[in-house]
Amino acid sequence: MRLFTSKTAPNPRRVHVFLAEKGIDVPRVEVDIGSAENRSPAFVARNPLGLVPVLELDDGTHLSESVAICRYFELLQPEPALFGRGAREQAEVEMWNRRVEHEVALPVFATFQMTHDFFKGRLEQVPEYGAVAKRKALARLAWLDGELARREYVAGDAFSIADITLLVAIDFGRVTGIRIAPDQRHLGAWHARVSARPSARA
Ligand SMILES: N[C@@H](CCC(=O)N[C@@H](CS)C(=O)NCC(=O)O)C(=O)O
Repeated sequence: MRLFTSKTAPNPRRVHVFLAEKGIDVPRVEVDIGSAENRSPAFVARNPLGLVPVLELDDGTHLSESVAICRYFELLQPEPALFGRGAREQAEVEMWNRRVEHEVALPVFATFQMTHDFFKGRLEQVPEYGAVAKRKALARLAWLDGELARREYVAGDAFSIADITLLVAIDFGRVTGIRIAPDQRHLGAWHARVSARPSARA
């Protein structure tokens, strides 16, 4: 088994943090996104969308999509549970992971894709769309600050994949000036708490 990944890209980091929380070590193959190695025929044979991360299984088949890869490892090694326990809690984790992915992570990534020089000539950039996405991400951080006044972690009392998704999105947001505001103290305290976990350095 090996993970085709990138040290600097946010979606691969979700898998790195998840694996560190589980204590699972998977050999990594670094894919150079900067030189468009992810668009090479060899890589596209692994994932037709040309995106990392991709998990290559021992039988030579491939899994992509960071959440699908995380879920695969959750089923292989259920502890510690990062997708929740029991029907209600699993549904809560799913709900919050989708909320932070759609409402924060995707707008953060869109801001980068639409406005940053890294994607100049690689994507059709619409800076106005990037500005709308940035405003949405910032508004959602304000919303989450209120949510985190009521509990320790995004989906409840236990750390979960929803915290990983939000951590990675917020950290990547710095590149385009999307930051936790000084008065968002609940979100700030949550960020300090999850950043202090050893997995955050994975
Ligand atoms: N939905 C996918 C998104 C994967 C994705 O967008 N990967 C980015 C890195 S964060 C990538 O490979 N970008 C290279 C490119 O767009 O050329 C997932 O969750 O894994």
